[in-house]
Amino acid sequence: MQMTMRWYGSKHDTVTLKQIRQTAYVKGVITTLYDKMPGELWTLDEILAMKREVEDAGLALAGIESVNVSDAIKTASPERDRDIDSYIKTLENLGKADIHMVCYNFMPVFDWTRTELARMRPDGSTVLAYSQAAVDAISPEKMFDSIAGEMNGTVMPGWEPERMAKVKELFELYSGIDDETLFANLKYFLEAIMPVCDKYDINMAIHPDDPAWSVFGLPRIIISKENILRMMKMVDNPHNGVTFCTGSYGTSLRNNLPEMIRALKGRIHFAHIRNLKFNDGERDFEEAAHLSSDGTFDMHAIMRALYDIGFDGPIRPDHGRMIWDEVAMPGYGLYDRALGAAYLCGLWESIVKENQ
Ligand SMILES: [Mn+2]
Repeated sequence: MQMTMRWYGSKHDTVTLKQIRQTAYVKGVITTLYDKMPGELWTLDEILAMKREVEDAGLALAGIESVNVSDAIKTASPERDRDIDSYIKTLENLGKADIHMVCYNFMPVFDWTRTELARMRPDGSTVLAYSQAAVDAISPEKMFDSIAGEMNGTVMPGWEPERMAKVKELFELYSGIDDETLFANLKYFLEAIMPVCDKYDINMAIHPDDPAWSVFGLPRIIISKENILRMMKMVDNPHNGVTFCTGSYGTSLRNNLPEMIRALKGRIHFAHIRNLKFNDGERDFEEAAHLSSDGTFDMHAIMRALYDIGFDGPIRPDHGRMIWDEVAMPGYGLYDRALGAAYLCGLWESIVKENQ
């Protein structure tokens, strides 16, 4: 595996490449052209400039998170083929720049949903949290307003103000779309992009839906072992793979994470590893420290499963807690993610050496 950290670019991130490099545990970053709208073409020059900046700082560009898929593609509206064409050209340019892993998601309207971005824990750290009762009591518009007020002056991916200004329109766009239609639209998209992925050896890594159930009545498909295996089979190409995000699949306690990892051997191209702590009932949780004993998941068993399937792609600590008075994008401070990277590297070294 290659330990990485997500980085939003010098214009948007409070964390610098120099800081990331000095963690020593992290050798590469996962980044994106943050200002690009879904459907917009990424030129080769823009990609090469982004790559040069990362490499000049002594780090590798290990992959892209994300090249966003437009709502036209997700809903099969008339601009779909135009947007797919632009997506293919972007992949071609990424391939020419020697970039071989692209994370994306196929979630309607919201990239992810949390009801609190700064829930206080007993030690004074703050974390992102989800409560179904809070979701049930709020409208999508109100939810955006409350999230926007907690972003610490940053713009969180998937919650851009321009996007949320049209949240009503977006809901209308998805009103006739159920899980089956969404699966069909995903298949159409994947079939169209597989030839360019084959040509440039680009691993597509779909991010699971977060949380792993329908929110506000919207369809959700990348939520379980059955659904993800269905997707692998529906376009049976090794370049059609997944981002294994423990914090997203793990929102459903019915998902056995190590077992899912083993079932996806050869198709996990990217891993997001974090822990969750469940509180009252199944649909109330907060993001814990990465350490197993701080949350609900057995992180050793998760890393062990990745080792056993021969996982060799980029991996990153996922959201961290906000600690030591850091002010950053919720979930994306430096300190706790660096602790997470150190812990995951420690687990990995021990697993590797015990198996030699
Ligand atoms: Mn994730």
